[in-house]
Amino acid sequence: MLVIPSYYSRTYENETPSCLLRFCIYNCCLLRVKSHPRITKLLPTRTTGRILVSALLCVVAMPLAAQAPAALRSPASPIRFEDISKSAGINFVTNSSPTPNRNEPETMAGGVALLDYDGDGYLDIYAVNGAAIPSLNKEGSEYQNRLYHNNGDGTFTDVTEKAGLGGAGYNIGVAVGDYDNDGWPDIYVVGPTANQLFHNNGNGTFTGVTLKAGVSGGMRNGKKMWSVAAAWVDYNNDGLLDLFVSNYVDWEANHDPVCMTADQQREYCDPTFYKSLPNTLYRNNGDGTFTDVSAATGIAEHLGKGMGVAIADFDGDGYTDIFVGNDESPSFLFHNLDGKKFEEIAQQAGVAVSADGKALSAMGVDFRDVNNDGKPDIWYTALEKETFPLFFYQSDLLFDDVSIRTGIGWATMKMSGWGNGIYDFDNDGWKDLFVARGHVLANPEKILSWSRAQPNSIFRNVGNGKFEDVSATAGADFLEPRVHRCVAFGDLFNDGRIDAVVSSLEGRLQVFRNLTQNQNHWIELKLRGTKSNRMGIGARVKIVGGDGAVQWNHVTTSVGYASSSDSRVHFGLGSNAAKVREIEILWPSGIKQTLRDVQADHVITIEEQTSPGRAQ
Ligand SMILES: [Ca+2]
Ligand SMILES: [Ca+2]
Ligand SMILES: [Ca+2]
Ligand SMILES: [Ca+2]
Repeated sequence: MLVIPSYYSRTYENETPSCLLRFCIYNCCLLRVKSHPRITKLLPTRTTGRILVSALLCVVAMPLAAQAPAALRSPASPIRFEDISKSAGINFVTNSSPTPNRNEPETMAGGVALLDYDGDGYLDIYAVNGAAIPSLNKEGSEYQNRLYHNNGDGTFTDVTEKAGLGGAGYNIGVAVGDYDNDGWPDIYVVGPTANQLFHNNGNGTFTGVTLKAGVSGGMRNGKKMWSVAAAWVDYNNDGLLDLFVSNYVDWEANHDPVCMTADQQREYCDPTFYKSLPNTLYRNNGDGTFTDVSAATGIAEHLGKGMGVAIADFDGDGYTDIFVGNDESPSFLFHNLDGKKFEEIAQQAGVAVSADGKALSAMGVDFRDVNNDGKPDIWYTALEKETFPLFFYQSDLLFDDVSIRTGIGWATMKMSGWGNGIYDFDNDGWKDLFVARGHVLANPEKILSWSRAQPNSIFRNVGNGKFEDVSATAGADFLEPRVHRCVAFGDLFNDGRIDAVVSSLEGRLQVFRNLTQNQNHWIELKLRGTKSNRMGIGARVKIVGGDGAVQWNHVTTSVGYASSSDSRVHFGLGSNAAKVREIEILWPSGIKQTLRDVQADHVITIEEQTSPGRAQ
């Protein structure tokens, strides 16, 4: 059977007038497209007229597009990262077990988590790994998941064995949450094989509690569904973290459909060749067990190809909502109805597909306020020619696709992205965008000029509704092309600068230390729930800086693709604000807590007060 993966066959068909500008900006030269033998073959004849029209539009649009970046100002101090993994003593390689049969999980591995598992105040690193194919067992030490203890001095120690976190099976995603409210963050690992829950014993060891908890993964047609990512979220505000799991497609080792390139090379098939799956929601019963409430809450009604998961109470009704990126099918926005049911509203809300109506290859997702208006926004990654769309929340459950207006659309047109995150990397008070990049296919070079290995990218929020690609000044390590996949974010050294830990297929884990040099201030909030869940996941934070600037964020560990980030909430404060005028926290319990005149430039722990309280 010869199948041409639709990753490339679909891309030049059915171009609608609304995307003609994007079409010509991407290609720059239509002649190049027409002269490519594969594309020429795939172009339907009716497209020829559209190309002539688009060529005319290009003449008008190109000078306008060329002017856009000139309006952006240059950063005073470049955002800069250095890969310190070698000096840190981290030698982890993501082993996805690439096979000639092109088993789909091979191209999707590599989840990373940043958590302070031992409570010493320093974030530690947990990286999950693949397994042998087709056994899907970790047949050797090269497949072990690994936990690295942060020694606080720039070095890390591999403590996997003592911790008991080597894992089993083929692992893809990881999510951190303190499900039993004992103050120690617990770890959930997911993949095509059984998902695993590790309880943190508080003494440097973990115990596998999956079976007792009943969270080994949802079943469909007698088979465990392939999970990609998970999110800890207290959806019913009872103070217990529940567990949302994204499931991908129906898959079996060495039974993938056969997709070939023109020169008869086996290639990964795109997800349209596989059957969709529903996602899973487990409700925490508070006694170490969970109940599968996917059907009861309406989650199971919706079939998709779930990838990254992100959470936010975007409509401010006090109940946390869930966004799931779906691969080549419309993404999901599960609107939480009073902690009882979810309604899937992505289409109506305008975040399911691109502005021109196309389902995208959504991979990494983040869900935070980008433009400092107090309303959580959605940004997700996709493949070349799709853009990494950015949606600003407006009101009445409606988002606005601002990809083109902000410059992100143009900037990402030739990129393939996986893990991503919305963080203020230079502490100027505006959250920037980070994406770990690499192509999904084994040999995309055979199709067009796309590369499998790609550099990472960072887009600086210029603060006027525009973003500037500042990757070129982010350092040589940052620009090295690799087959990047997952990224977790957090302040590894408590210096107020957000670092990034990035995995790459068959590559070593990279610890990108943020070395941005400037005089900007910052603050990080570690929330400790009492009536709310202990980690404070879902708590919304508003701050008023010393200069009067207002910002919002919320507690979450579900960021990007299949990864788990620092639960502390970080704010950059700019150069004129050594104090924070006001911090307002709205806990999931509904309790509102306000702190005033808080010193900047440190990590502050705030405990939920059931009566008006102070910082601790
Ligand atoms: Ca630690
Ligand atoms: Ca715990
Ligand atoms: Ca809500
Ligand atoms: Ca910034």
